[in-house]
Amino acid sequence: MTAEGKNPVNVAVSGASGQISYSLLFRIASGDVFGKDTPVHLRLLDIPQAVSAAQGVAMELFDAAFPLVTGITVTDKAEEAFEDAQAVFLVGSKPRGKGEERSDLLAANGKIFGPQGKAINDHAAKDVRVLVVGNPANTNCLIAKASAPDIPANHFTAMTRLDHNRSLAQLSDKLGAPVKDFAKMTVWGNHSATQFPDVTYATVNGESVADKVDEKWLADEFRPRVAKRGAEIIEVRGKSSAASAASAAIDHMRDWFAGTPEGDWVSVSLPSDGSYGIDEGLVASVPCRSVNGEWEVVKDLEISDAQRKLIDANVEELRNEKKIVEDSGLI
Ligand code: NAX
Repeated sequence: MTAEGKNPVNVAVSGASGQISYSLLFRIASGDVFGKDTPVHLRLLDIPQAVSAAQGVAMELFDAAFPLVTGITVTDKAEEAFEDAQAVFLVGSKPRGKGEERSDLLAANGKIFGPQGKAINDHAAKDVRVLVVGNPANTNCLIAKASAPDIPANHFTAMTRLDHNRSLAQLSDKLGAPVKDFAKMTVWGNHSATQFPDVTYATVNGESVADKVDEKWLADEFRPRVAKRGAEIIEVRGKSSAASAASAAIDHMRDWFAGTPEGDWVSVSLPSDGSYGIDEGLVASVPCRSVNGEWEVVKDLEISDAQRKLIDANVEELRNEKKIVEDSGLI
């Protein structure tokens, strides 16, 4: 307990010495997730070769003298990192190597996310909230959840909030209205180029976005731009998105703990409850509201044939990814 009377929140971040964490950790430390009056204990996890670099990040966090940081743990042991964790950001993953197929990538990451899921199951708080950022995020999340039978399924999520935010930014630019005026954007499916950023229900100042843009712009510019924005950033910046990814992770976890604004929803990848024709258990992005600290899928939206086709392409891709990890004995 701190002098102010609030217990610190235990927050674990894997891939702690990587570029996303270099932004993420400092924003968690400054109170952007749990509020400016909630202390945090940061638990940094990385692989043995990167622990020294993670120690360096911890030294910088220390030097920043954040009033809310009550402790920093640096470790290469998942059990230690996840001890009593209430929030876990799984950022670290293995990138695709030269000549590797997607199946190799899925298999390599399965070996990371399976044991991490088990360590979360055995050592974290029972109501821990997990966000998988490391790619392929949806299926990594599926694997982690499969190893954590004691944690509620909807406490395992994967990040499509960056795709959601990118969509809002593109719409804001196109329609000349501030991001805050938009609501009910939806990104369906997988965090991959197949994803379906969908403006069907989106509003700007309460008016339909779909009425203000034409299908040609949506199909030729908006959807491909959002889905391939990661590649565009790499081309221009020379490195993959980092601060914007960290910011989306902050938005996701903050809304999960504090709730989504009235009259709005956000895009969250979580194990499907069968809604919208998505196979139960597949980790797919759907519109969600956060109510009393739990994600609730927005139900009963009407789906047109055109939407159905784009959602189904994602379901098919996620099914294939699941099959690969099943065939490799990872779940
Ligand atoms: P970096 O390569 O900078 O950092 C990755 C870190 O993870 C390294 O420190 C590495 O040592 C660590 N790591 C590897 N295996 C680990 C393990 N078993 N346990 C703990 N740590 C481990 O990558 P960065 O740019 O930070 O990106 C991290 C991940 O986010 C990548 O998989 C990337 O593809 C993914 N992204 C996901 C996004 C999303 O929207 N879901 C968007 C941004 C980003 O592309």
